[in-house]
Amino acid sequence: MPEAAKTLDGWYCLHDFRSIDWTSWKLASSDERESAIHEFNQIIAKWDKTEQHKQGSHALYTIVGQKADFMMMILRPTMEELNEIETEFNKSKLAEFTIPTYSYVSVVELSSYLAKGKDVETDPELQARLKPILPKWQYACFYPMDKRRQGEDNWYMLEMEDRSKLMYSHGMIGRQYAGKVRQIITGSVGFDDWEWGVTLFAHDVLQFKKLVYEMRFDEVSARYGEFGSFYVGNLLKKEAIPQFLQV
Ligand code: 76R
Repeated sequence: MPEAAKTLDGWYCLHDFRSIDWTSWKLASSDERESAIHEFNQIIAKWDKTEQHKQGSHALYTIVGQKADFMMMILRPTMEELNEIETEFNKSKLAEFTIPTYSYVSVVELSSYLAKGKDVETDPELQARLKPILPKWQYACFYPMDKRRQGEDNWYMLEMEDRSKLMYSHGMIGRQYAGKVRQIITGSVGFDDWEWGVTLFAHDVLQFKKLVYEMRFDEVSARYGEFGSFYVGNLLKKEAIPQFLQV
């Protein structure tokens, strides 16, 4: 049996996608809308505090296209906290005007292919990558993926050595995008319907297409990658929420 990759696991992660029921939002009184926005801002202020104390992180993006209107990406040390956050939002006034469209549960993951020989508890770089403060870059892209298990193309039947070589080549392509695209890989085996969530951040949205396209030609993705739906969107700053919800 091939040796399983050891994973380093960090903060738990919830991607929560919502659409807005604009019809009922428009029917609400302006007082109601104002208090819904105010309450949402208070929730975010709490998340900001948590982030300042490095006890978690979050990012809000509006989503382009009909799959959702916005995404809340939340990182916390425990699954319980994710659940509390989700429930608190669901009880809020604003949630009455949102329709859940998709969610993804995972945990920040670094695989052992390239992180060998470091002490995870003390290595500051590893710690920062396992508990990342999300970059509030202008664009985000999210999609779930699997590694294929089909006939001759079964990632999980490859020897560790072969997988490491393939992952090295994957990493080399990725590195050419250093400073342009930041990736956060979250593992979701046992948590959600796919094996990983891929979250990318960029200053130039076109870099997502360039990176993902280039990777399609690399063996890891070309032969072994299976992909779910893609979500892409723009940073939603706290200050811009009233404008976003203005009707
Ligand atoms: O973590 C590292 O930086 C080391 C190298 C590395 C690993 C181990 C790395 C680098 N990735 C790793 C693991 Mn990745 N990555 C993806 C996708 O669309 C596609 O074709 C695939 C989706 C992208 C776009 C991407 C980008 N990576 C993984 C894993 C876990 C695999 C496993 O354990 O079997 C997945 C699913 C995955 C998928 N990767 C990089 C990038 C980029 C941009 C880098 C360079 C990061 C950097 O050097 O800063």
